[in-house]
Amino acid sequence: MDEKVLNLIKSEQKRQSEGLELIPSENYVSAEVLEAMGSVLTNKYSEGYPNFAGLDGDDDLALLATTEDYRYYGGQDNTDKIERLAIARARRIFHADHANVQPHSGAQANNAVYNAWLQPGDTVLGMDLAQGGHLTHGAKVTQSAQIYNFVNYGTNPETGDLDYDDIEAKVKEYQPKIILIGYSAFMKIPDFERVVKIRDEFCPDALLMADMAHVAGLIAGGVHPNPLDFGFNVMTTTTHKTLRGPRGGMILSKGKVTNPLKKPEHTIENIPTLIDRSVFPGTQGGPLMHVVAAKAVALYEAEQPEFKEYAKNIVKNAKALADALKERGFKLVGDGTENHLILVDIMSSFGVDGKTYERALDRIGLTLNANAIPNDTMPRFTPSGVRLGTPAITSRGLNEKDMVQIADWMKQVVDICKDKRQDAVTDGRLREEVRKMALAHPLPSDKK
Ligand code: DSN
Repeated sequence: MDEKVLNLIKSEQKRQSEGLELIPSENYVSAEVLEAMGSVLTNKYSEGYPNFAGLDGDDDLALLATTEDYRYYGGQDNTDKIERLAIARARRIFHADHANVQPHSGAQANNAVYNAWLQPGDTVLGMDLAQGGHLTHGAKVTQSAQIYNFVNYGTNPETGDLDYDDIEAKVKEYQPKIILIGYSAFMKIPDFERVVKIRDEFCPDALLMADMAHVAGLIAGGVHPNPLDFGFNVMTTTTHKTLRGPRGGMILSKGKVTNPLKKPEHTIENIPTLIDRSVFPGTQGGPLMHVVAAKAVALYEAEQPEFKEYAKNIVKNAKALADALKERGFKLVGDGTENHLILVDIMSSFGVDGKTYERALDRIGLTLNANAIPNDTMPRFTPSGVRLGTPAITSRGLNEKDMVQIADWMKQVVDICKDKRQDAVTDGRLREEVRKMALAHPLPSDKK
């Protein structure tokens, strides 16, 4: 037995139980999701796609019906059914014609869409990383930025919203092959309808892609609009953020689904099959079937009525936390939140940089992350902001009253940092108070 790793896993379990997770892209999965991930499915290779013969009940996949076998290995009786369940549930939840549940991550999902639709040198219009976008939306250090030509839009400094005029101007000027709406540090609800109009009017051949990794669970829970309902062609997501599944990615799309062994014509209508071919064999090998199974379980959970309540509570808690922070002098980018995420300009609020504050909060068991704010002038590793959110603490059952308590602890810690008495943060009192609240709300996977 490898005691070293096992002890570290136990220690991580203790850290998670005794602290409160405020990183907006993290969550706590159920015991059932965890069980699927730690199952014997990890032993199985399933390169290719399931055949869709003999559909019944849950997997109503008439669109995909075929008896052809697309797997490259034998022994797929169970894996085929598992993947079909995941696909059926994802299609239903996100109103998609097709779902590819094999991407290993959100970055893999995005790269697979680029590879499906673009030629090297083609232009993509995406949100600037420095304004709240994601690395895979064109940051120079990524492989996709070496292959494709990314042009970025930003946010409106007054409202914190997407700068739709900038988007329109750049669509006209650059005629991108993909218009991408997506982000990892953004607290507003995008105007999908407006983006569709911009595409239709000025660049009708562009593929409309939404990277909804952060808010997929809010979409599933009915508290955030779904870009696919407005005319977007493709939506990518991770499965572990608000959606509360295993770490992984997924691609939802609208269009015609055909045999992935035959290359279809390069049209927007054929994007589902172009994506299937791009995920495998285009950019990945064997899917992680234990993770696909855990995705299926998480999607089952997302279809239960309790998940709607959960999604509603994420947003309610985020608003309560944002209000309580504002009352205590914290300046928030966008002056609040419409989703699960809050971006605090901690430097202009209290003269403390994001990294110092992140480390100080770690000491009392509150975990969040230092993050650049739009137009940040501070160095990348000590930015002006911190990013936090409520998906994980809502999974533990915390409510609006608890948000006020968290804001209170955050204010006490920033006061200590402001006075340059960082060491005082180790004073056990605050750590004990956080631990007490955390232990009163066990991890969902410990509740069985
Ligand atoms: N790393 C994720 C986040 O924290 O938002 C994005 O991929």
